[in-house]
Amino acid sequence: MTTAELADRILKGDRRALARAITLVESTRADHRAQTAQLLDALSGAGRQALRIGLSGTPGVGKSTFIESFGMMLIGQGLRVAVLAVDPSSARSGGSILGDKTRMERLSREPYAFIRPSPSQSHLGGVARRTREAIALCEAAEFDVVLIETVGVGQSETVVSEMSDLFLLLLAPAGGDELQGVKRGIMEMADLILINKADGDLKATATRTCADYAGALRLLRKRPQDPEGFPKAMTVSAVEEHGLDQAWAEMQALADWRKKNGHWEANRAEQARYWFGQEVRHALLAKLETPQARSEMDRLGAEVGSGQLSPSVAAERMLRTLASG
Ligand SMILES: Nc1nc2c(ncn2[C@@H]2O[C@H](COP(=O)(O)OP(=O)(O)O)[C@@H](O)[C@H]2O)c(=O)[nH]1
Ligand SMILES: [Mg+2]
Repeated sequence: MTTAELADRILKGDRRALARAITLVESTRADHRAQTAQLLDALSGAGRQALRIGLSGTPGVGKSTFIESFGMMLIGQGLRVAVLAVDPSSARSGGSILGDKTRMERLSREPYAFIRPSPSQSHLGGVARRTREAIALCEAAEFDVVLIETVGVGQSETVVSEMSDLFLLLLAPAGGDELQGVKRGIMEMADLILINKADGDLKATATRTCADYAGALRLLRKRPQDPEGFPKAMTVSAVEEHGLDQAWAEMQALADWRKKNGHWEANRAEQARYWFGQEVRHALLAKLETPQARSEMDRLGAEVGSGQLSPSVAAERMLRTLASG
């Protein structure tokens, strides 16, 4: 299939073409990278935008269950839903956070859903680029909502929040001191904190936990991209499918407000600039990984070690070598 044909089929919403394109995006082969660039270029003209929702939470909190219930609800409203994952840990564990597809049995059978497990991965930079490109492909394939799931490993929350329009933090009901377990930086990223498992015996605890987080959110610095009342904490039950419609209503209200007030576009522009900077950084770091660069680093390192060169002079020489290489 030519790139033009692939682009054409993606624009028609063909999920198999989409899956194929994501495989292309995941490849590091130079010819595949070139094809990817061509493909993304061909698709960008369509100018389609989905609502990108980042979702984070520790293992066991109910992300998969939530995505399935929430995704089914959106599909019930006639929306098309794509699910992607950012999982920098999967290289180590050999697994994938969306590997447990059994919990998304219903969603994976839906013709208007698309679920893509994260590839077992190396470094976060590569994961980030591929996920961004996969999001662009899903948008071109006319998905209305793209859910991006991540477990809180390393910087993965930052990565996901920097490619999302809305960022959700899923938490479990817990005793009071649990609140401190959530890092402040992650709280500051959240647009909506959802206390899941607000059902059965856990319901009362969930309500208390929610009040605790609502209080904690009020103490955070007010962000310009938020209307009154946001970020917000709510209770949901992914299993009993409670509170999902309210959560969706809040997400839409927030997204609408941000669109109306210029924050939506400004945020996407800011994210694009951020990723540009990240790409340049990664490319520069990759230059250090060539055999020539390594041996030059070793050579200069030895001279620094023996006191022949100062660290800053050696660094300058190294940078000149890289720039000319
Ligand atoms: N009671 C209750 N259990 C839930 C709920 N959502 C998920 N669970 C359970 O929590 C466990 C972990 O769920 P899972 O979706 O795999 O969590 P993930 O690791 O964050 O993807 C499973 O046994 C689920 O059945 C919920 O709303 N209520
Ligand atoms: Mg899961």
